[in-house]
Amino acid sequence: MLTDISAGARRLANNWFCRLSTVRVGAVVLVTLLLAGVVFPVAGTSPQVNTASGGGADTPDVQQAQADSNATDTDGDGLSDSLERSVYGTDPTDADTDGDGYPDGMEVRCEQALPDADPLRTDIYVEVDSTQSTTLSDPVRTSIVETFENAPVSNPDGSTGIDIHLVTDDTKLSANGTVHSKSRAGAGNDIYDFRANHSEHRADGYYYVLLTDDVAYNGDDYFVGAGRPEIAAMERFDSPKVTASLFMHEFGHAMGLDAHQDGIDEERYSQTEYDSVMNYNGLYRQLSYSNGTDSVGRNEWQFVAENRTQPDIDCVENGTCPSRCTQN
Ligand SMILES: [Ca+2]
Ligand SMILES: [Ca+2]
Ligand SMILES: [Ca+2]
Ligand SMILES: [Ca+2]
Repeated sequence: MLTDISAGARRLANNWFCRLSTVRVGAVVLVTLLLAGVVFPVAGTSPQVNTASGGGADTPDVQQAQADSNATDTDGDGLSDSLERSVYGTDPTDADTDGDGYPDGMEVRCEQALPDADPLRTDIYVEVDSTQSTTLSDPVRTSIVETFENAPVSNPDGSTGIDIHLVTDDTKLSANGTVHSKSRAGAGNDIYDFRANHSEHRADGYYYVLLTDDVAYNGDDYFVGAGRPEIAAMERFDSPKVTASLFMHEFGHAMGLDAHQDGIDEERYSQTEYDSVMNYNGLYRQLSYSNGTDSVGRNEWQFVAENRTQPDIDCVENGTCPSRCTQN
């Protein structure tokens, strides 16, 4: 079991990075909640009874039995067994066929909550807020999206990769100067304040990232980013690659790549020995997590695909769904 501590990324001491650090822009908070054993009610699946008689038709009992069979939702994911088999290609005995935390029914029906979700491919949703006037730039987003797309993990539809959805949300949020990675008294002082007050998608199972001017980890604003399970904060830099790399690092923490694991937030391994953005020798130089073929041998992409910390979906957990969850 991973612990609840994730270290923040330090500033690089070398000159080129110091140049970059003069133009840092924001911070990021990621929110992840765990989803398990969900039941997702969906309208329109009640049995239909054909009351016609005679003429060689099935008897009402047979018709009723067939209607019941068609409407059965064995795994309680909001899609009938027959719809799963004949329309969506999902598993009628698995509520989350692709294992990404979002129930099959939610991925199919909740376009407003989960735009472009695919029930047969791993999706990750991130709400990105900012205390700055802008959010992640297009080049940064493209770098992050492509890195996840190229992830060496397989999906039920036969494809590889992960679709990460970076949902732009609030900008120009006010902060009391430094944003801390641990909860502090007073509004606007820590990343949890921002999630509590500004996350429009928390009920939908989104991670939360805050871009801000100054981040502190364990009270130390020497750090430029901090990630904890489900949530992260980070500053930004002129270089899209450096910003994207820091995002991948802090988001790795938010997904559960913990600082206590061998090589994470350390400089003991070269970039070749531990080929990951979680390695301080890889941070700012690469974007990808490790695939298990380096000396450290930990397949972080597999962990991300199969075992990452996941945000709760409150509307499912509480048994009542917001209206957006039942929209087609
Ligand atoms: Ca089902
Ligand atoms: Ca299913
Ligand atoms: Ca799913
Ligand atoms: Ca999916």
